[in-house]
This record gives sequence, structure tokens and C-alpha cells, in this order.
Amino acid sequence: MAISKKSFILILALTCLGGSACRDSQPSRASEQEDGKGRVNELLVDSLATPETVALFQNLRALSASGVLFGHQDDLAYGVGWKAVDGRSDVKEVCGDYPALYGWDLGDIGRSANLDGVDFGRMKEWIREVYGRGGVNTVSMHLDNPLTAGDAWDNSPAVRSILPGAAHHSGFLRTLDQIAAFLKDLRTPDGCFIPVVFRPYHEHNHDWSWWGKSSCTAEEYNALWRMTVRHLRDTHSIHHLLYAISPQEIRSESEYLDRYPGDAWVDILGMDYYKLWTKSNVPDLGKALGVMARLAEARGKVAALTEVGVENVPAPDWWTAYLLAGIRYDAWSGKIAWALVWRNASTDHHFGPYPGHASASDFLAFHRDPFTLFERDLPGMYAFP
Ligand code: BMA
Repeated sequence: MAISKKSFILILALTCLGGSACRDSQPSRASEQEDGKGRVNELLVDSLATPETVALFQNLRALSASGVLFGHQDDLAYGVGWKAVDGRSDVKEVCGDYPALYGWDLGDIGRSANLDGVDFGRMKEWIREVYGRGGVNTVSMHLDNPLTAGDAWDNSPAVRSILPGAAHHSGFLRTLDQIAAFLKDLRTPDGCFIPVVFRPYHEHNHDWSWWGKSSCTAEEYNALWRMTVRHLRDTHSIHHLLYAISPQEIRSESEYLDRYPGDAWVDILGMDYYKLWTKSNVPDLGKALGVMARLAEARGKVAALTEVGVENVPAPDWWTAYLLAGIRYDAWSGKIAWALVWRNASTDHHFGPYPGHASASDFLAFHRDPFTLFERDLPGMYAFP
């Protein structure tokens, strides 16, 4: 989908609406008049997305042509050998710069801390801090199985039981209400909603989770996705989300689209990839990224490597000779907006660098490469490019 003339005019109108970093989260009168239906954009799942959210999408799309944002899960919350220390970041301690993008997870919402021990109150503060510094936040959710109360990895079938009309529907909506409450609290001191890339029900083409392919049909998965969007966007009037889908390790367009709720329900085409354990898999990653980037381009969407890594970063040149080589495999594979590596929990379970790690000097080369973007490289992500 190319940007229509109408969308362009609407975006132009929004650009002119205010110069402040934060504008009214509701559609302004001017933009309502522009469209006549209250819509402020025709690009996104949410036609009422806040200006900052539309701008984030536009910037991610623009940047994906020439670079890739580096992201790290839980980067500010803990690293190898430390937890919740203001200002600390393993990535910054290796290369002198913060990541451009951060992943957070809402699994165990309703408790005080998430499934990996990150306090939800602190998580909100870190998300605000990231936004204040111009970085980007993404949120995933390893939610417990709503039927068995087992964890996300309990793949007993549950999706059909929580869809509209089913016995556990309203119970599951209470969980989504808690997600909504968390997201609504993501505001700046002057009340501006902080845009978030929302990435629910990930790796759904694999079998490990209760929303995975051995536990529900494609129709049930798609219905779960749409129900979730409707609940957040329409019931809760949340308008600061970009919706990202992320199957794992896909090889073809048909595989990608096998479980896919439709273009009207997805802003960002993502992929998780955990097979980069040998150099011989670099072409496999490159080709998969190319498939995804072509699909995204044809739909006017953004493509992203939403999770990547190998536990404990097994090769000293992994950052440049594996990851960057895969991303830059060809002209298409490079058209992704970001690559996020998973968390640094310990010396036995980490996916990012930390000071003293065997791959630290290669990470410096990865950081120096003009193609990789860290916090200091970012343009204003929340103003129109
Ligand atoms: C997995 C591991 C687990 C963690 C889960 C959710 O890949 O890192 O330790 O609980 O992700 O973050």
C-alpha cells in the first residue's frame, strides 16, 4: 500500500498541528474535519493513533531503508552481575551508547514483577526514561495459560475457550484489562502517551506456547489477535500502539502468512530467529529477512527482526560476521527497522554483550558500523520525518 495523497495531506495536517513534543492524544478538530470520520491516519491498524505513534511508524519505515536499530531485552532492568541500578546497561558499558530500542515483557501482569523478576512499576519508569532519551520501546507478553494457570509454555489448548462467547472469555478480558491499565500508565509528566510497539502472541508458528500452532487453528489465532486489538483500541481507547506480529524462522511468503490476522490488523511484520549458531546459517537468516521485507514493502508496513540471538553469544565475531552479515545479506534483508537480542540474565544465559565478554571487541565494531543505529544515532523518532 503506497501512501495515498489523502494520507499524505492528513499527515501534513498533523505535522502542522503543534510543534511541541507531545500533542493531544485525541484527534484534533482540524484532522477530524480533514477526514470527516474522525480518522487521523489511514496507515495504521489504529486510525486514531496519536501523532507520536504515526510519526514513530514513519520514522521506523524511513530508517529501515538505510540502517538497523539495535535493541536489547530488559537492557536497563538488569545485566550480567547487576540488577536495577540507575543508568546501568551492559550494552552501554561495552560500547558507550545505549541501545536504540528496548524490549519489555508483560508476562505475569497482575503480580508485582514480571516472569523474569522485573518490577512492573520500575518497568514503566524505564519505558518513560527511554522515551525521554528518544529511544523506542517494544512490549511482548508471555501470558500464563488462561485455562490451566500454567505458564506461557503450557501449550494445553486454550485459545478456543477465551474467544467471544466461550466460557473463559470474560476471565481473559480481565487479563487484557490489566495489560490495558499498564499501557495507559505509559505517559510523560505532561500527560503525553508514550508510543509502544505491541507484540503479543509471538512465535505462533511454533509449538511451545498455548497460542502456538499445535494448540489452536489459524482461525482461532487470528480471532484471538483481532479480539485483543479490539479490546485495547476500541474498548479501552488506547491509541499509542503499533501492532507487531512475529512468527519464528520463516522461509516463504506462504509460511509467513499461514497464521496472519490480515493487513488491517498488523502494522509491523516481524520475525524471531534463533538459528544463527553457525556461519552457514547466515544466508538462511538473510533470505528469511528478505521474504519478510518484501511482504512488508508490498503492504506499506515495517519489517523487523523482533528477536534474534544465540544463548551466550558463542562466537567472538558473532556481531559482525553472523548478525550483521545476515542482516546485510542482500538489498532486501537490510530493509528491516530493528534487530533485538534477548536478555542478559547471567553468565549462563545472555544474548547481548557485557564487559569482558569474548565478543565485546567485535560488538565495538558492530557499534561503529554506520549501518547499526544506537541511541545517539537516532533522529527525533516521535516527530514526522
Ligand atoms: C526465554 C528465557 C526465559 C525467560 C523467557 C521470557 O527465552 O530467557 O528465561 O523467562 O524468555 O522472557
